[in-house]
Amino acid sequence: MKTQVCIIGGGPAGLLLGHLLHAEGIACVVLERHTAAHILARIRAGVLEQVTVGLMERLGLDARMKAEGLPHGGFNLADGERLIHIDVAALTGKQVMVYGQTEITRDLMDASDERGLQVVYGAQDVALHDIDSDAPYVTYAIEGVRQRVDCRFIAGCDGFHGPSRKAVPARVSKEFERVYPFGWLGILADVAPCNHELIYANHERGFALASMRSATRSRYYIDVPLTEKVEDWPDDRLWDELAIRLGPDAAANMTRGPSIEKSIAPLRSFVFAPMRHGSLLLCGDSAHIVPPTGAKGLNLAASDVHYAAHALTAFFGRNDAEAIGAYSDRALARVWKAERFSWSLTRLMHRFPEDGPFERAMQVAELDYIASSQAAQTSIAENYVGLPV
Ligand code: RFL
Ligand code: PHB
Repeated sequence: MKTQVCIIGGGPAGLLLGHLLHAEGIACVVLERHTAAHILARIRAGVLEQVTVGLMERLGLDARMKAEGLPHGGFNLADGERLIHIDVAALTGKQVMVYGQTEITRDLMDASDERGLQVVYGAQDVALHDIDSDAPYVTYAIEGVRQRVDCRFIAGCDGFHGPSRKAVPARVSKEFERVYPFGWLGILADVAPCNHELIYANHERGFALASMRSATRSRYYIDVPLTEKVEDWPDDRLWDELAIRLGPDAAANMTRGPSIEKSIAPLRSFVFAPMRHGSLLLCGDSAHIVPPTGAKGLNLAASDVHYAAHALTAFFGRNDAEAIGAYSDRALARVWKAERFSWSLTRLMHRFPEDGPFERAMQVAELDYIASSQAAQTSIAENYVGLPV
C-alpha cells in the first residue's frame, strides 16, 4: 500500500491526527495493534482543555460532547480541613470540559467509518524502516500475512510502549524521566458525584481525587504504594479510605456503589527529545508522560496533533518543509510547561516516602498561600485550563 502519512497507533492522538489529515485531503492510514473494543475498555482521562474541545469542534465531531459533557468553571484543592476553590472561569475567562477519553475515542471511531478514514485494527509486529530517508515504510502483519505501507511521513502515536520512539537512534535523542514511588488506584462507579466540581485532596493519609464522567457516573482515585495490588482494595475498603481523605463534607455527600472498573496506574514524568527525527513525528504518550494530577496527558496529545497536522498540511499543501523542521521545538515548548505544572501539583498534593515534618509543613504553607492569594490561584487556574497553543 502507498499513502502520504502512516499513523501508528489508534488511540486519541492517532485518530485525531488521522481525521485532521483526512479532512485536508492528505492520504493516511492508521495502524492499531488492538481491537476497537479493547481500546474502548480502557478508562483514562476525564478532563478536556479547550485545545482538545477545539479539535473536535474543527472536525465537526463535537455534538455528543456538547450534549453530554459537563463544562466546569472551577475545581477544588483540599488540605484535610477545608476546600480551596479555584474559580477557573473568573480567573481566566475559560472552562474545561468533563468528557471521558473513552467517549472522545468512540466519537472518533464512529466517524472513521462514516468518513472513510482507514484504520487497520489487529496490526501485529508493526516496524518502522528508513525513517532517515524521504521514503520511509512500515511493515506489519494481519493474521500472519506480512504487509507493507510506503509513505512520506510516519506519525508515531503509539503510546509509551509502542515501537516509534524506539526507532529514533540513541545518539540523536535524550530522555528525561522521574518515576514516582506511588500509583493511583482508580474506581469507576454508577453513582452520583459527591461534588459538582473536582476535588484534589492532600490528607495526612495521602492523596485523593473526586472526579466524574456524568451526573450518574463517578470516578475516584487514591494514591497507593506501588507494592499494593487491586485485590488488596475491596470496594468497601476503598470507599472508607476515600471518605477519610476527601474530608467530612465530601464524605457526607458521597454515594457508594459497586465498582465497574478498578485499576492501579503508575505515575511517571517523561520527556523524549527531539519529537521529530527524519520522516518520523512523535505525538502524545509516545514522546512524553505526565502524572495525571494536572489532567494534562490527553490534552498534550491533542496539542501535539494540532502542531503535527499544521506541519504536515503545510508540507503537502505548500511544499513547506520548514514547518516540519519546527514541529519538535513547537510541541516541546508546550510539553515542558505542562510537565512542570503536573510535577508541581503532584509534589504539592502527595505524601512522598522521604518527606518529613519539614516537607509536610511546606505543603501546608503552600496550600495556605494559595488559599489567600489571587495571584497564586490565577497561576494554577491558567495552567489547569491549558496554556495557549
Ligand atoms: P494511547 O492512548 O496510549 O494510544 C496509543 C495507541 O497505540 C497503540 N499501540 C500500537 N499500535 C500498533 N502497533 C504497536 N506496536 C502499538 N503499540 C501501541 C495502543 O494500542 C494505543 O491504542 O496514547 P495517545 O493516543 O498518545 O493518548 C494519550 C492519552 O491516552 C493519555 O495521555 C491520557 O489518558 C492520560 N490521562 C489523562 N490525560 C488528560 O488529559 N486528562 C486526564 O484527566 C487524564 N487522566 C490519564 C488520566 C491516564 C491515566 N492512565 C491510566 C494512564 C487518568 C489515568 C488513570
Ligand atoms: C479523571 O476523571 O479520570 C481525572 C480527572 C482529573 C485528573 C485525572 C483524572 O487530574
